Amino acid sequence: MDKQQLLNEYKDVFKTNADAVYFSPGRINVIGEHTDYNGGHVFPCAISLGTYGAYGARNDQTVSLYSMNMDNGSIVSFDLNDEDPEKDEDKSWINYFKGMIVYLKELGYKIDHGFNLLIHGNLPYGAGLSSSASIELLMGTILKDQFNLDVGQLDLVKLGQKTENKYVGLNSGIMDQFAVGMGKKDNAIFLDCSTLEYKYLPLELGDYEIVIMSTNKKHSLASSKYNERVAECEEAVKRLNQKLDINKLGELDEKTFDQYTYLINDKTLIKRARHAVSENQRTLAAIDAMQKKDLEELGRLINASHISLHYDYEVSGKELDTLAENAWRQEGVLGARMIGGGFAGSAIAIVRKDKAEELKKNVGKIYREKIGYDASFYDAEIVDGPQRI
Ligand code: GAF
Repeated sequence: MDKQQLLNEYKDVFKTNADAVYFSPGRINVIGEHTDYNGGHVFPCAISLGTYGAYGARNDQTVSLYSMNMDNGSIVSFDLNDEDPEKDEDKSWINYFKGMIVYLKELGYKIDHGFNLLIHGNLPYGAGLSSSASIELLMGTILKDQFNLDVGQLDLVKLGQKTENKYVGLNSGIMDQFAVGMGKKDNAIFLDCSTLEYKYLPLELGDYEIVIMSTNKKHSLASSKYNERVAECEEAVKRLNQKLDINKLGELDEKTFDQYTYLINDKTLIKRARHAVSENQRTLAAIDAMQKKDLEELGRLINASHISLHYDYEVSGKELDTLAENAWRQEGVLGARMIGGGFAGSAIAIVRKDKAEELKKNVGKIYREKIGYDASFYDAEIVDGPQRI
């Protein structure tokens, strides 16, 4: 969908002209899964699949949203001064927008009139490519630009996470909002989630490219299971605190963890904590491998990440496993793994460019046979963060 089509759609829906059009990316994560809320490291990047928004000011106090992605699309409106989250399940998608408005206003930023917003995502909702952070940062960017708010980019990132945690109820870390909000073309972001220190590293894969493999399965249970994992890691830290003075599992190396595992004294909690610790170490090793241009090693670490997410963290599933495990068997594939929260969503594969089409064909065929419907494949293009287009 190009800018003109969005402007036309806006006019059709709102019967007036839009003032501006914006784009906010989604994200993939090379490695470092479920490490962000554990105070570890991540290595994500913003991608060209994301969310478009056509904006028009109103001279009243109404905010009207229209999503082209919702079936039976209709305008959903609320009062600019209404601070309560939408409870109706069918309309709950508006909370990502509403939360950003509420929290910016709470900080004293002046948003003094309503607006219309038409949204179109070419990022499948619930695809594990962070459609929610894409939307939060889209809203933040539009409000900052249209209302001349003197708010920093990192503050918008943090408000996105706050919206997710407090307004929507997912106790997520900061990776998704950071990857989207701070995205830089052709670069991945090496982020320490405990200090928020970060470094852009060009994602130079030479003859290889990243293919996104989407399960097309919606993850309905994902948020409750996600919050369960967060709580399990917190409990593991509490038990380790009997002897170790740590706040988060990301502070531990594997050797120290092995020495004190006995304190956790619960099979499931040990597995959860072991993933958080080992994945953080794998992420550090992956950065090292990238810097040495050792792509084979990067691939092995990516595969090990999937195994750990499957066995220790138990956030994979038959759809994600079918994609990753069959990608491993294809010629020219360095590594493959599920990304994001898990249970459904997407996986990535690093594949030799001249083998990418074969990978999509072969894995797509096996997936259809095994799962009963199609997976989708996308080539990942790494782009800048949200902006007016
Ligand atoms: C989801 C969350 F939103 C992120 O914060 C992160 O924890 C990720 O799952 C798992 O790495 O996308």
